[in-house]
Amino acid sequence: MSRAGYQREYHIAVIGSGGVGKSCLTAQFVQGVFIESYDPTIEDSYRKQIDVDGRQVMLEIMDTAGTEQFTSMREFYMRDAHGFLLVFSITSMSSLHELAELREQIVQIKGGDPNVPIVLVGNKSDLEEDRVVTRSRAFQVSQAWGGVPYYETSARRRQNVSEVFVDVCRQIIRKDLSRARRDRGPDRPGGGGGDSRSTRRRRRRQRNDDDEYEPRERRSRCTIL
Ligand SMILES: Nc1nc2c(ncn2[C@@H]2O[C@H](COP(=O)(O)OP(=O)(O)OP(=O)(O)O)[C@@H](O)[C@H]2O)c(=O)[nH]1
Ligand SMILES: [Mg+2]
Repeated sequence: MSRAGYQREYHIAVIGSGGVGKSCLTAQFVQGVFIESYDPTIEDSYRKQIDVDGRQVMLEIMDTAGTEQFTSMREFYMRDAHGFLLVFSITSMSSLHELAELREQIVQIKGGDPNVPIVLVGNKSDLEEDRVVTRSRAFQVSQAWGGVPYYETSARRRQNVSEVFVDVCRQIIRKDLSRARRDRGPDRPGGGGGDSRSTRRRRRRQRNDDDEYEPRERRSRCTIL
């Protein structure tokens, strides 16, 4: 199979308090539109195929509910998702504070793994005059979470919208590949004893494909508008 046809499916959950712009970020990314009105989400999911560094990836994006009365599905999507966008609004300090608990819940549900693919997203960067969360405050939080990348986005102006989704994908791909390498163990000559020739050929092809992958940015950076 060509590399272009080699596809993985990744689940991304977009999480954060009510009204921070999760649905708008998702709609900008998936459909290229900005939604002016506020209609609190119960639960929506979208599929989109993207190219990440030459690799075709199918994303399933869960746009989750921020308002308390709709948060019953939280544990389900935390278990299901491979990566998370943790979104707050730069115009609301409480929306940043509320992410701490959600992040702890994610880490706990993922078995204490401190390297869960996460991007911290400060949305509504077009509302600079209403800013209450400074860049340095948000960056501090991202560092306290083990150096997760921090981006400021504007769903309204479509700034850094694709970037946050691509960043979390890169993190997932990297994790996927290192797990595959670990599971494969050291290559042994003549290994794979009982496997058929076609299975061994398929494995070899997958291995070459995986080994070829070189993320363009080896480390995610803090990107600020
Ligand atoms: N100025 C500005 N407004 C935004 C931006 N993103 C979202 N909004 C507005 O903020 C309001 C809430 O946006 P939503 O995307 O619905 O918020 P949400 O996080 O999905 O809210 P819940 O579904 O209740 O959790 C809407 O009126 C949007 O138009 C942005 O980047 N800039
Ligand atoms: Mg919503």
